[in-house]
Amino acid sequence: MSVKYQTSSDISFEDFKAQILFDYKIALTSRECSILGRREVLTGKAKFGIFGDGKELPQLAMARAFKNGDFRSGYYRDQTFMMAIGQFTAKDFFHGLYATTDLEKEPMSAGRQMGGHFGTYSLNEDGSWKDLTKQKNSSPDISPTAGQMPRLLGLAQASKIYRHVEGIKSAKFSHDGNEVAWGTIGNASTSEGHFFETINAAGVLQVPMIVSIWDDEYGISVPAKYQTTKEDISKILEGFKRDKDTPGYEIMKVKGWDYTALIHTYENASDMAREEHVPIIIHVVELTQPQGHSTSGSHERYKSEVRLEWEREHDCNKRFREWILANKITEEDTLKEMEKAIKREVRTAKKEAWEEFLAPHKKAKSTLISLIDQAANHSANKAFITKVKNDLIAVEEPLKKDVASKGRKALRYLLGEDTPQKRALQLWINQFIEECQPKFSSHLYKEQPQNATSIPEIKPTYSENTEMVDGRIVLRDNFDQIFGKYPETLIFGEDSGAIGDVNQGLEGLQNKYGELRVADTGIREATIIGQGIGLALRGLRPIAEIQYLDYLMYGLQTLSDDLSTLLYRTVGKQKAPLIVRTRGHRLEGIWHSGSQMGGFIHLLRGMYILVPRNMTKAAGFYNTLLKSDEPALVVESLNGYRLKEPLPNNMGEFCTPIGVVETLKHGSDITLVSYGSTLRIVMEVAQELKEVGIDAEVIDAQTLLPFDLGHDVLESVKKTNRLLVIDEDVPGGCSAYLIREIVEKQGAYRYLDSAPQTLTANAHRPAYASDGDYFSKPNAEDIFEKVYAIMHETNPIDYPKLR
Ligand SMILES: Cc1ncc(C[n+]2csc(CCOP(=O)(O)OP(=O)(O)O)c2C)c(N)n1
Ligand SMILES: [Mg+2]
Repeated sequence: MSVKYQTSSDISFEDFKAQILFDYKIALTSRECSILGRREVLTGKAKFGIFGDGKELPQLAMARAFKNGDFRSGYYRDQTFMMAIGQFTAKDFFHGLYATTDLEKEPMSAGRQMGGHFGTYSLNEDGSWKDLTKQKNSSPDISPTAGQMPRLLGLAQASKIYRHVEGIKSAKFSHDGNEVAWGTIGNASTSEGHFFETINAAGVLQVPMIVSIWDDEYGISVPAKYQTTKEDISKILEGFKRDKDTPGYEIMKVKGWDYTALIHTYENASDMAREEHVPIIIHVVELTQPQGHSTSGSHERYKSEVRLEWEREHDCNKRFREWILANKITEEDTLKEMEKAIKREVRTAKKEAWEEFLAPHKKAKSTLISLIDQAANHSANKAFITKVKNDLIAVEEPLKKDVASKGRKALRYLLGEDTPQKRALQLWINQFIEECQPKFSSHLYKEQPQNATSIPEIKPTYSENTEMVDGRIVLRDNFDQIFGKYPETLIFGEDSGAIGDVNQGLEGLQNKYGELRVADTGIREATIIGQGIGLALRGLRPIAEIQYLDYLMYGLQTLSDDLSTLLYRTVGKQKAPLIVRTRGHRLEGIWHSGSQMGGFIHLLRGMYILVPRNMTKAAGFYNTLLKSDEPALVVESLNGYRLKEPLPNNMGEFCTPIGVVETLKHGSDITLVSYGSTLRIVMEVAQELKEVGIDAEVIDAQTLLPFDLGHDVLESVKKTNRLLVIDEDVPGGCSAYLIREIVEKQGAYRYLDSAPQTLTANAHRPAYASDGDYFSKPNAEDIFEKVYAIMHETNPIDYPKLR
């Protein structure tokens, strides 16, 4: 044997052989899953399949170097890796393919994600953290290409924080920052901005991140020529390489079918990253796709015969087998035996998974058939109902959908009848849907009762001669308390460090708490968010600062696809309690308008969205959020930093409740709901309205997601019978959402005497400067006249036409 791969501890030749055969078994199992998986889709049992064939070998090498406490952030090709670290079995694979909704059987996401999306569990049943240092961890995959990159940065940075920041309770998360964050990405996905942004940021931060690029020279049908300059990602990244004077990257290139080279490369990279906290790129070339990209097409359509022949020849499993025989690790016969046995095992796993997937549906089907049958026998519509029953009987491999749909249809034929058999059917269907729905809809937010909305309000308190200070001082002093009280909190963003943010809400705090906890970052919103997600996944409490609300758009993909779905897609098995701090509302200019809340509330379901009207409210939200563990966006009011507020004397203690509105002015004629900076104008107008005899009630929404859990606005409408929602978003934006909440969800339509209305900005982006604001967003006169018009319509005598 010409090579002996390095391991941290020397092992015997027998052990070495056993390891190799173990790897070969996993490679075979994984390949067989891919092959049968494709068939399951083509025969209609599964909807879609994207598999790891052709990428087995490098993943086995990565798994060998992967240690307890490490984290993966990867993509859909990594089934072999997940099998090798013992977190994924052939049976799991098929349950994932069929979308079994039982987490015990489909441990990746209980059928919520399509197969090929992996993750491990960080939380115990009771929501407490597991000891992540004692297990191999994977953050949960998402489908958007390169979407795994931003969070990878934070997963790696956490090691740096744990190594260098003192006082954090790190026992469950880190051993002196020795953990590596391992990224995987396809060659074509390196064309994404997220990839380059992450690579640059990790180079700046110098964190233990190892990115493997699985290079099969294609991104679906598009070859490297159209993906990557010079068709070679590691070559073009060479400028990132470190040298003896300047920190940077280690870049390694290795052939994906060369077992020993892979093992060496991964062991070396792992040691280096752990010791030196240097980021590393491993470009794994000459990989193949034996079955093409996914089940959606065939690669014979776009690959030449020459390429296909090359791929057959370089198939990493084939090469591995040849290497095993050439190096006399074992005999051909033994391999053949092994191959036969694995084929059998995978086939059995597939069969069992399919039966387990179907079993509860079949049971439900037979119960329903008998209930429908009994109801039919006591109905005038027996013939019709029997047809529905027979349709259900004909479905041999029923889904939940078939059962629910047929049951509901049967009920339509029983309209107007009242028999015990019908009631039994109704009851059963209701229960069936009630049981099914949470399987698809739970965990968008942390489940009640312990979630953030249950943190009770603690009001700010004031001393007798309370000082009036700029709003930013309230924030700053509160952050000071936060950093003192919670060692695991850290804040980072553009200009957040040395100058203490553009509005001085963090003034002096970097000096006090250090450059790692109060940090400046590059201009890179997507990875500021990703950094936060990764840090939060590893037990820290990051506050990611986005300088202005408008620039949240750069981080929106990561916020929406990754953070907002995280609890949901893991069915509560991982959490990332990231707080995103930003500032907005009533700014001026097309890209400084600070008002696009409608977009955010729709795209960020799964996060809390909080719009405090002043800095005391904002500080109170941070305090509430730190007492709980859920992700949130806090939009501070940009024009409020210099407005005077009384300085509370219970800094760090007072808590603004989430999901609770506040009535700022009582009135009897009309309910005005608004939030943020526009609310200040509404309050002024409410005073002016009094002069014409209109007594408006003004309510601060305060939290948009969730909105008014106690239905206080409904109580107000019951009294005033009129409703106007005012905001600075586009027409039909956040105001439409609020109207729907109040009118439809709270049922306020029953108490309205006038049409519920909205007053918003114009549909275009706001023009610049004071006039631009006046003619783009709702101004005081607009609000006054809108309220007046509603009153005029009801009572033209008392409120004659204004203009
Ligand atoms: C943002 C985004 N754009 C497009 C897609 C559709 N898509 C899925 S995989 C893929 C190709 C990825 O190729 P590569 O990164 O080389 O990985 P490979 O599948 O070859 O391993 C594309 C375009 C997607 N999932 N996400
Ligand atoms: Mg590719």
